[in-house]
Amino acid sequence: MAPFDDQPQWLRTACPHDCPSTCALEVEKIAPDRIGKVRGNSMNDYTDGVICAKVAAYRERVHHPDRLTQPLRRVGAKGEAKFEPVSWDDALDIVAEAFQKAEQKHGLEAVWPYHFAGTMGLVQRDIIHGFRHALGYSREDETICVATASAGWMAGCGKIWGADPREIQVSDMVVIWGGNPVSTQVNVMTHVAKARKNRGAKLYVIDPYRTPTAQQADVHLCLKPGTDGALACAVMHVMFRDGYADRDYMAKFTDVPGELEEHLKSRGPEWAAAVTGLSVDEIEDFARAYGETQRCYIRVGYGFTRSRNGSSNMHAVACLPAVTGKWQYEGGGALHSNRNMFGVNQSLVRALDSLDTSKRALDMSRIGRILLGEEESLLGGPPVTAMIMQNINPAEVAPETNRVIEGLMREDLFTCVHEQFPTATTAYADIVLPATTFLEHDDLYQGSGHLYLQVAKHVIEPVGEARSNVEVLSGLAKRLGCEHEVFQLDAWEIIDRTLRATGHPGADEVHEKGWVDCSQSFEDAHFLNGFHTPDGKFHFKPDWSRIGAAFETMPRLPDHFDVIDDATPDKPFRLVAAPARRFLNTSFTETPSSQKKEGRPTALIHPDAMTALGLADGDEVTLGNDLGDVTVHAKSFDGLQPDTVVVEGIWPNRYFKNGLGINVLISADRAYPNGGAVFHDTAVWMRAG
Ligand SMILES: Nc1nc2c(c(=O)[nH]1)N[C@H]1C(S)=C(S)[C@@H](COP(=O)(O)OP(=O)(O)OC[C@H]3O[C@@H](n4cnc5c(=O)[nH]c(N)nc54)[C@H](O)[C@@H]3O)O[C@H]1N2
Ligand SMILES: Nc1nc2c(c(=O)[nH]1)N[C@H]1C(S)=C(S)[C@@H](COP(=O)(O)OP(=O)(O)OC[C@H]3O[C@@H](n4cnc5c(=O)[nH]c(N)nc54)[C@H](O)[C@@H]3O)O[C@H]1N2
Ligand code: SF4
Ligand SMILES: [Mo]
Repeated sequence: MAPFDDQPQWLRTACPHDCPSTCALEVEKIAPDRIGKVRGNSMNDYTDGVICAKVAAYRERVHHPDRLTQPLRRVGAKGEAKFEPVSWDDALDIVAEAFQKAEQKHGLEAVWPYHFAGTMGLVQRDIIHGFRHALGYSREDETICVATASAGWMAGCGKIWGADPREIQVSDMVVIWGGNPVSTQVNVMTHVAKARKNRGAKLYVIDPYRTPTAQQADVHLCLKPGTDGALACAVMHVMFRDGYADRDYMAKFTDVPGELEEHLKSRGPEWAAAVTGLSVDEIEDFARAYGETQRCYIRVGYGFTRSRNGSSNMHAVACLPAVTGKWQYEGGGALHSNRNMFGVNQSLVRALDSLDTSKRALDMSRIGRILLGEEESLLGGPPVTAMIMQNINPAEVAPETNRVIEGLMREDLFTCVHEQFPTATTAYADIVLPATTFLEHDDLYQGSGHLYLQVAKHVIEPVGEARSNVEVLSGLAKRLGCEHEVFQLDAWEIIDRTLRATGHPGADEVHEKGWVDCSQSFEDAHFLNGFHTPDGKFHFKPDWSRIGAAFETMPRLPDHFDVIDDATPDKPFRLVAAPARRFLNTSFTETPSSQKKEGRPTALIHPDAMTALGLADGDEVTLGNDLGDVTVHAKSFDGLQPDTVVVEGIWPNRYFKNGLGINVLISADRAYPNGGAVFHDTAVWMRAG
């Protein structure tokens, strides 16, 4: 009898998905090529045995009948998704030839390797940088996710890290600002639950709608999208006005506390109430609670930064613990991400020895405009005529879907898409290559929401003929005559060399232990040895010119930066295109349990607006703006302001009447001052039908 029939094994791995929790996982292996259950590792004190439902049901995804299992070549028209199988050798030869042809006609920058974070593994995700650098292709400006948030945090703090999330359990007040962790990073809630149980901590949630996280809160501040800068200013106004500001701390650790105090005099709760739609009492009560509580931990989400003024709003929120000196206390301060704390030396996998910063870095969020040849977006360079895409599904996740699809239809554009599943993007590909999942390849993971660096080995054999990103790009690099050493190594060797170059033990040893704790001392994490700006102080008045090119219009001190796509009489509603709990961007839109829970594309609409528009629950409603329109089903929901509308989830395009999804409505405008996609900053009209 085969050992697997009656002896399932539990193997350790880590969740690869684009989620700050990066859970330590245990996977039940029930056959050499099959998994059973997936659970959180209870030995890891951040994961603490808890994971989300969608990953617990991973067997549905890894063994899904729709998995791509062999290389395919297009035989139909672009978009028709008609393919025939080809061998790996032929497929890679075709791609290499197309890249050479593009280079001969327009130069190396005509080739654009395009990626994002289908896996967050530091090797399988980032090897594409090694590929572009070693071969000299166009670079990518990674604006689709964290760009606005990071810019705002950096402006004040100078490094991207914050108070250890495990300190939440000793906090007396937790503020979840512009994020929805019950859906998007469930482990935050584990630690919040401990704080509530241990210390009776109060949970405040700041979000334009009553999310599952807001439902659990003691207080939900349900503001208008894009107005967090005003709320933060009013809170700081009260801190100065009512004696909660820590003047000794500010004298030592901040740049211009006097100027800030003066500036905020005209930005009190009444001013903020008019901007945010909150009541003066709500703002006063929140400010008082914040002022009175030393151990207040602000868990800063990404959602509130996906606006044209998102970096400015992030900076304003980051000012709060600096005005009040809460960084000094355990369980106090704030966390946006710990990305800079790991210091992983990625020189090898990213082929940094070949990096040429004179190569253009194309804004990934403007892929539609780039493919349509918009000069400004091409940054003065040649057209893009050949692409390889890994870890991303731009036909659904990128702004301006109409333009993206028109671009992907171009007959003179060659695209190779390396994917686990058929997606809207693979439908336009010339070559589709089957990709392994994290259970089928090796990788190294750092968690932006915690401090563990984890090494994971494959759990099962690849499904069908699937190959990993490292294997595909090494195969291509060799065909293109590139001899960079990273393409001579397998993933395990790259992991091993990366760990050693960072000063850690090698891959086998770390894998044996499971993870390395990369946390710093309390003083360093809380910036008590100084901030990482040139003068070592937190900057209330940042030098935005160091952060991004569009710095001139930025407010000099925290403010409501009024550059959002505000509601107008023609477009009276503001759309928030928030994540769905059982999807992760478009991943998991294919699994039956996720589909069942999410139902169908739905707009959450205030009852007053339902009445005004003549809508009943379940009716079709069309949302539109200058970019296009999208029809979904209406649901009456009183957990938002009357002029806000929420559509959760990036439902695949095929679920929509006219074949294109929610990102039709999202502009590819760049946020200030350094770019970043503006998914939650959209004025729309709505009509029944
Ligand atoms: N289940 C699930 N988990 C996910 C994802 C998913 O799609 N589904 N996506 C993953 C990815 S890629 C990321 S980057 C993270 C993101 O996770 P989060 O940090 O949670 O950020 P967002 O997903 O953008 O949106 C979260 C919340 O921000 C709110 N929001 C929008 N605009 C504003 C505003 O102006 N002010 C305030 N205060 N709040 C606002 C939205 O209403 C929403 O509830 O989650 C990851 N985890
Ligand atoms: N409306 C709206 N749109 C949004 C957002 C929003 O909040 N609202 N959020 C934005 C954000 S924050 C982000 S990060 C982007 C994310 O956008 P994407 O990065 O495109 O995220 P996914 O849709 O999950 O697609 C990732 C793809 O990578 C594939 N993949 C996974 N692992 C591997 C691998 O190892 N190799 C290869 N070759 N492929 C793999 C998966 O099958 C999946 O199809 O979406 C953005 N779009
Ligand atoms: S919570 Fe996030 S990291 Fe944890 S299993 Fe779910 S998707 Fe993965
Ligand atoms: Mo993201």
